[in-house]
Amino acid sequence: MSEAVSYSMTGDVAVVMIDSPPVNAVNQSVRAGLKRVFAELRGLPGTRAIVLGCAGKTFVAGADIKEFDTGIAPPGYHEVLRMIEDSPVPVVAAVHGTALGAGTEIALACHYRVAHEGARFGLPELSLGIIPGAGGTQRLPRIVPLDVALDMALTGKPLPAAKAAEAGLADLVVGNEVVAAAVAYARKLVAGGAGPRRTREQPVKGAEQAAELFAAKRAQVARTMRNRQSPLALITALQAAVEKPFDQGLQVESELSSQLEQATESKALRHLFYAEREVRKIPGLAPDITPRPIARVGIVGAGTMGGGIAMCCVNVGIPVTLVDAAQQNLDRGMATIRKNYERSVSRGSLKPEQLEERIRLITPSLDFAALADADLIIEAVFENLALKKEIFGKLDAVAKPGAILGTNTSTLDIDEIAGVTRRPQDVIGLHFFSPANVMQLLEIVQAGKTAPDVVVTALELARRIRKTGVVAKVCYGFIGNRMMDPYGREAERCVLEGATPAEVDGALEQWGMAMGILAVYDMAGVDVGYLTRLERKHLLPQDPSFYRPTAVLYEHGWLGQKAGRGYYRYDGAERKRTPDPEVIALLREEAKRLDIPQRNPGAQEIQERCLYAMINEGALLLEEGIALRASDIDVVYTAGYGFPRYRGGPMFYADTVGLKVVYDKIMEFQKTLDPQYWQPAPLLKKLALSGSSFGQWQTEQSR
Ligand code: T1G
Repeated sequence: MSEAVSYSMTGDVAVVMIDSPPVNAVNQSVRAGLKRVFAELRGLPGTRAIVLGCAGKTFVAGADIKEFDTGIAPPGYHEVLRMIEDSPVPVVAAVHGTALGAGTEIALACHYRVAHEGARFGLPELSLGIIPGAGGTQRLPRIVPLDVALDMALTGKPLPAAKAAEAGLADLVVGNEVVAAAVAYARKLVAGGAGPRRTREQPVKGAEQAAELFAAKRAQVARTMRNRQSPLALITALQAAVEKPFDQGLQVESELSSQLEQATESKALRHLFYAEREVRKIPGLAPDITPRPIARVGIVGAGTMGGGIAMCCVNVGIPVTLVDAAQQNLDRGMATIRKNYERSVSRGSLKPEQLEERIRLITPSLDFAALADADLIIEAVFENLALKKEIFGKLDAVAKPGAILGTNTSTLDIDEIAGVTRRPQDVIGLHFFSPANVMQLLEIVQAGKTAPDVVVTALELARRIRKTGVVAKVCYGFIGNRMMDPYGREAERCVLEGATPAEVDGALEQWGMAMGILAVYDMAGVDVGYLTRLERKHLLPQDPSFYRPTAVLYEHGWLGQKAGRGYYRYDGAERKRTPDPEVIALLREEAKRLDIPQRNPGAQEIQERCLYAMINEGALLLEEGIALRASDIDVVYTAGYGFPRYRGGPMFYADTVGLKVVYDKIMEFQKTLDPQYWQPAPLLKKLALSGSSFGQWQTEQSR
């Protein structure tokens, strides 16, 4: 086994290389290797400078995240980075790819930094619920201005090489081989008599604006990162860099860092880091199955979803044929796509020529025959089974052999849709979320006869269009919408029992949901949910109060934002929601008519009823094999339903609360509420009574 760290001499310059695939994450052997090599070089006569680089696709992309669970074995980061910083000869970092977290911190411990033009420097620790723990909060503001340091660490957004040079983080940006360039740069330094430039000895830059900067950031974090500890801890650590000597600041960073590593917030976010990589691995699918080539995509339906899906494809250069039955629908669809891109141009996130290029990649057509050369065709029409079956019949006739037929249905039975074709093996569900060009999640629904390479192709497509693809099997609503059903049911029932829409949504948002479910209904259109339920009313529970508030709004034509009112009133261009006393009174009337006892559920009860109902349904999905893993459910909800990432997703959250607590509460609701809705899933009951968790269950399943 090759050393994780080695060095060779290029004349009087030592070139130290880290080689720890796949992303040179720093673990014990990398730290031990750096310590060994820098100790050796310290005594090696004739060494006039050192270059530190990495093999493979990237410079160090961070600390090995696994070590947060196993513990960080010696030598520690501070010891190793201090050795680099204390080198008696100049140390030049040669950075390529993504220097992230400990990668940026190691580069900061070096005296100079040479970056490849494609390199990026980032501190994404907050996305893991921690703060830079290898001196980054103390060294960064000594190299770049304090406001830049705050932005880098609070947003986690990597800084491209050119911007890093502007900020002073990179001393040189090159277009060619970065290690060789760094050796040349080191030689120039030596020739110029330049010695080590220890970062910790530099003054903090822009410290004079520190007070107002920190105050502004604390206010911003309080608004945008509620319920989280790590952002505030980060500001405290950077404040220590301004107010304390280096080593004392480092102490503050270490104490905060180790506290955060043990906190639920970080455990939740680390869980999601791995869960989002695990979703790509489908048990039972041979690893050598190759995806079918997708060079051209066809889309049927130029409405909101069809247009958004078209944008996803042309954004990554895949040409699209967009088909609709009516010219005005096509014109409206193309106009909406252009308007969306114009908004991006006005925000500076897209160049005008890129807009035109993407529009050029879309060929609108009224003719299904135009889909004959598509490798994948995605149907995105109105949520109606008969209409979708009719379209799949037509697609079966025009699509070329081997073309994949995808449906964007969000609830309907894909086996039934596939059944109208002679090629059910090529049919798959591709459930995008609105707006499709923005939402990260893609639910990939494997129907009964879907071929394995079609599933693999869908996962590969998700990666290409930069979506998080999660595989689900066929059932009503798949993973996401299936679990949304009991969640929304309880929210509406709480309204009938006396809580106002604002109280229900307030409780869910205070808990961390991006948006309360009733406001979501208003945004998506109250009619969408109502008509979807109408389509399957023969399957709904015998309960006159079931989703009754939405029905009342639908009957009054109060369909939400698009109608100016729904659960709330929406005035003005920015559609700000305000409580609507008329709606509250109307729903009170309805509750009286249905003779519903007014229990005025409080915030905690609203949260528990909505979330535990969702979790219980998640457990049923796992037993039925609709979802492959509990962590897949967590990815679906954090990537597609505004579930707070710092809570890890519904199933991880249940484990943090404790399944026995969830189970006992469900049993209590069974006595105090409508028992038909509070039957614990057998898996939940089993795990709760055996003191286990969804996480443990998943580990056992994967053995
Ligand atoms: N630790 C352990 N494994 C890692 C890892 C890491 N930091 N980064 C990636 N991997 C694994 C990943 O699980 C996958 O494994 C494989 O590498 C390829 O990754 C002290 C405390 C670098 C942009 O947060 O953002 O430094 O699934 O599929 O799409 O202050 O990985 O194949 O078995 O994602 O090309 C800060 C995390 C850590 C960066 C590459 N660093 N990584 O993306 O490949 S905290 C991060 C990424 C820290 C210090 C603190 C991405 C990437 P497998 P991949 P990719």
